Amino acid sequence: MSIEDQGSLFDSDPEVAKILADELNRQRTTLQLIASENFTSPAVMAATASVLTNKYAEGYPGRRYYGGNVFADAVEDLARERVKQLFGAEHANVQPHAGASANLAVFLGVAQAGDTILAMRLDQGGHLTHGSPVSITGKTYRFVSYGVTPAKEDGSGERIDLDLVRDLALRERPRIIVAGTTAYTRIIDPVPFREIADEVGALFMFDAAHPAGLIAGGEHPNPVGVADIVTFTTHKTLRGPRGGAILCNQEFAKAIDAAVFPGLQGGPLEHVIAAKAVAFAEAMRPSFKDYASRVVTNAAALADALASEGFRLVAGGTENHQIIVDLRTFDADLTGKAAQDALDRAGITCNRNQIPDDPRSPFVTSGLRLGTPAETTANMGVVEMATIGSLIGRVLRDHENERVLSAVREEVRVLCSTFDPYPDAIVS
Ligand code: DSN
Repeated sequence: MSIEDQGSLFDSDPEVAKILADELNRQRTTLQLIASENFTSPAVMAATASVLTNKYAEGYPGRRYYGGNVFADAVEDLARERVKQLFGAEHANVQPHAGASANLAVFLGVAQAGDTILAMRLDQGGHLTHGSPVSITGKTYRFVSYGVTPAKEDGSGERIDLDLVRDLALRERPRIIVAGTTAYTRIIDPVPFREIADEVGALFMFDAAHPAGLIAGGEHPNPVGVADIVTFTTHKTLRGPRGGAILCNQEFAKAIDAAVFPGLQGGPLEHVIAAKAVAFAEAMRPSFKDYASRVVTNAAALADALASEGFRLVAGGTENHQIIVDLRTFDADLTGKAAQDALDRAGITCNRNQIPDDPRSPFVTSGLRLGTPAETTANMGVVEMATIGSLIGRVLRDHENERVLSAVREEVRVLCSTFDPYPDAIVS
C-alpha cells in the first residue's frame, strides 16, 4: 500500500470526502424529520468505520468457515448477549443486513413457499416486506392483508382492525400472523395478536422495526416473549447503525440462523455488528429511557402544533415517534410529493406517505410522515416542536413561493445551529 493510500480520506479521495462533508453539513443545518432516521453516536460510527470491515466471517461464533475470527466471534457474541439482555430474549441473530432481510429470513425459516401469511397492507401502514406484490415476499408467499378501521371525526378510527385480523385468521388459517407497521402512530399491543394466533394455530411474528427503541426505553409494550419471533431494525428509534436483527424463542433458533446464513446472506458485516453492540449498550443506559420518553412527548407536541395549523392527523394523533398528516383537508390539490419537495427546499426533510385508502399512488400520495427520533437526539424539545409545526404550516400554505421557502430555510438554519447533532465533528 502506498503512503498516499494510507492518508486521510480527504488526501486520498477529495471527491468522496467533499460529498461526505456536504452530507454532514446537510444533516447539521436542516431538520431531519424522517421517522425512520436518527443520528447515531460517534461511538457507533467509529465501530462502523472499524477494521472489522476487512473480515470474512461466514457462519456464527465458534462455527465459522474462515480462520482468524477470534475477534469477530467476540464482537458478535457481545452483540447477541447485549440484545438478549436488552429485550429479554432467548435467542438473537444480529446478522441481518436490514429489516427487509430479517423479515425475509423469518419467512424462509418457518414457512414454505406458497404458505399463507396474514399481515398489514402497505397502503394501510404495513411494510413492503409484509407481502407487497412488488416484494419477493409477495411473490413467494400467499399474503392475505388486514388494515385499519375507517377514519372517524373524533380521531378514534384508523386503528388496526383486530376484528378483521381475527376473521381473516379464522378463514385463511395462516402459517404466520405478522404484526408491525411502517406508517402507524398508535401503540401496538402484541397480546390480542397472540390470542388470535393461538386460536388458529399460527405462528406470531412481530416486526418492531419502528418502535424497537421505544420498546427498549420502556415506552411501548415488549413483544418479546409474547410473539414467537421479533424482527427489528437497529437504525430507527434504537439509534444504532443501519441493519436488522431477529429475536426468538429457543425453539426457532436453528431455523432462523440457518435462514439468515446460509439461506439468505453470505458474509456478515462484522463492523456493523460491532456498532450494533455499541448501540445495544447505549440503549441499556438510563439516559436512553429518558430519550425514548422525549421522542414520544416531542411527537405529541409536533402533532398538536400541526393540528393547530389545520392539518388532519391520521388516527387523530400519535402515541409513538411518528405523525401521519393527511394533506387533503388542508389543500385538496397539494400532493405528498409536492409537499415533500417544498419542505425539502425549506430545509425540512421528511417523506411523503400514503394515508389509509389513499386515492393517489405511492409515488405521489396524499400524506406526509414526520418523526421525532433524530431531532430529539439533537436535544430539541416541545418548544422547538411547536416552532417546527408552524414552519411546516407556513411552507405548505405558500408552497410555490420561493421567498417564503428561503425565509423558512434561514430560520431552520438558525434553529439547527443551537441543536447540532455533531458539534465536534471533524471530516478528514
Ligand atoms: N424505509 C423504512 C421506513 O422509512 O419506514 C421502511 O423500510
